[in-house]
Amino acid sequence: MSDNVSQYILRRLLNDWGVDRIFGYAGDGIIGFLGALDGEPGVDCPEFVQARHEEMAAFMACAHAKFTGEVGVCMATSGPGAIHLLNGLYDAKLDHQPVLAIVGQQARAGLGGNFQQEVDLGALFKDVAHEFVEVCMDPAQARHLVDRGMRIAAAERTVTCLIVPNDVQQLDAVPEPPRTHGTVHSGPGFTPGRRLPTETDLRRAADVLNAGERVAILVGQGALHAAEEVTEVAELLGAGVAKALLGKAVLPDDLPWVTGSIGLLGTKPSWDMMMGADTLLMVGSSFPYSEFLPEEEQARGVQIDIDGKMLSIRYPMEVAMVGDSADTLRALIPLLQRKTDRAWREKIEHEVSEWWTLMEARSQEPAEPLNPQLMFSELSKQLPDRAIISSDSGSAANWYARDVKLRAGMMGSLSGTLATMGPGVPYAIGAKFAHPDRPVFALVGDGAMQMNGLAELITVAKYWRRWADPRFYVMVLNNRDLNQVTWELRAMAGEPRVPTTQDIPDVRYADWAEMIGLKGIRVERPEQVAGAWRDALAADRPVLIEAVTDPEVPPLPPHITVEQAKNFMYSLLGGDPDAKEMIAQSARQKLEEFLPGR
Ligand SMILES: Cc1ncc(C[n+]2csc(CCOP(=O)(O)OP(=O)(O)O)c2C)c(N)n1
Ligand SMILES: [Mg+2]
Repeated sequence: MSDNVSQYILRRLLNDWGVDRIFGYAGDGIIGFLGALDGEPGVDCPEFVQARHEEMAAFMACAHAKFTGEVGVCMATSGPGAIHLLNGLYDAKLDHQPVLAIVGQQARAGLGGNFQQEVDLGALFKDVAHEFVEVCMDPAQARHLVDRGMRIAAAERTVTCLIVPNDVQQLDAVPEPPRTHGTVHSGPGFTPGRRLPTETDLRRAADVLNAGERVAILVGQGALHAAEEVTEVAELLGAGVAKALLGKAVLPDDLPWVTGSIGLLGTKPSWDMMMGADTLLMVGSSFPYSEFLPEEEQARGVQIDIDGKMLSIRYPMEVAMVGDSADTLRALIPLLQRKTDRAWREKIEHEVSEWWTLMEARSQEPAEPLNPQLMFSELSKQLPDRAIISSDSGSAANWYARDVKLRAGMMGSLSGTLATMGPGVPYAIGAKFAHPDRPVFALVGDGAMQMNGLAELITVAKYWRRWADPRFYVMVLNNRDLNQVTWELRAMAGEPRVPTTQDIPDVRYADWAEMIGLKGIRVERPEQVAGAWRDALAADRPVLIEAVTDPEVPPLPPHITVEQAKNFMYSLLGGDPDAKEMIAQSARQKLEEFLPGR
């Protein structure tokens, strides 16, 4: 018996595009695909991973892309399922991740008839998948729509969408369209090739970098495969390296000249380096906040990015080059002169070492009942080799950015550009399916846990026995608050905390984990922290660690501006209900150390 269209599409993905896994959720809009997914995974079709919600399936597909470099694939039914996908797809699009969404639709005969669940999917996906959103109206289209959906996602590092009406899904496949005028004859496969700037631009870039006396390097996710080259360039130029959030894993945090994260969630050494630099080299990053980069005209700029659209949008660069980061740096290295004066590098190393001492001290500050930083600094000490970490948005992202010390061979990510709440647990699931032998950690706020994580733990409970290695950890910061926004209210708007909008219910997260067959550990006192991580790491099943943390520990930017400090004081004067504790915490955190001018 010949394949139907669904079987054909799934086999094409598996055999010709190497798609091993599809994340999704069922519905009658994809009824043909559901039948086709009944085959043997890896032989007849990719493995199907059932999420709790289509948004989570899209986050998982995005995580698959982030942690493997391959195209992630997700699937949803027509109407509501398709709509649910959107936030996860935007997360992928904004972080430049290749994801193909396969979506069902009502039968062709009913389209345009105001039928149940009929939504204009072309219009719905036209923004998020604007490079490619197509409907398969005829079985002869299936081959090239799969090929183009996959290839465009990979080549443009973006989201594409293939819509298949449910009646088409069950028609006989047409593996090879008839050879007539107007048919399309496509093939699979994509390799990115080599991208290098011109010789002239490389020389111009080298001239700028050689002339500089205080070079600051900023790397982003585009440099994730260029650790060796970045290291060599930094050595030659006597530079320090700051890392944008998505590029946190480019270089380990135990290198003395790596200043760590940059930006609102960044470190003081990154800030100081940028403020003191006379030359900026930016590699594979679109880090958005220009005020954390040197002032215009303070520094001469060189930028390398694979995507010409991303050049010179954060800082007016003198030499802005399109190229692969590793290849371009490799080509640049022979043109660079080793700087003999190492004073700038030594200054950076001194500041980095002071910073880590300060971070350790901060994490030990007492809090009520627990300082969240302690959870992260202790995790850094106990992180197993090859760990993969996902962080949610919220205060956890601050502590992930600043306190987590990644070592060589580890990976980490979060929703960098959309900065959406909710991807922490689904990212970790996507990572674990891609790398079942590696320990995976999700660092998540209680708000994000209530939004998505609690439901997606059910997915963990469903699948963990299939994983070659059960090491999977979710840490929840139970602070009963939408804490990141509470601090934004205080620091940015000068408003006191608003209990009506900021309070969230206290939930027994560890009990929930136990109830669904996972291990739950609740931590309420600082002296329990190290032991809790040890117990978790020794567990025979996935673990949820619930840390009851103090919402009054400020996740403050590395420097806070005078404006923000003023606003902060106004919020205290304005009757913030938690003002007393906040003043105590802030005094302990030595807020004034971070005021500019020190
Ligand atoms: C989908 C979505 N809704 C709202 C926000 C705004 N937001 C950013 S962080 C945050 C608070 C997160 O609270 P929680 O998960 O409890 O983490 P906490 O900051 O308390 O540690 C909110 C509401 C967002 N980024 N994404
Ligand atoms: Mg919270």
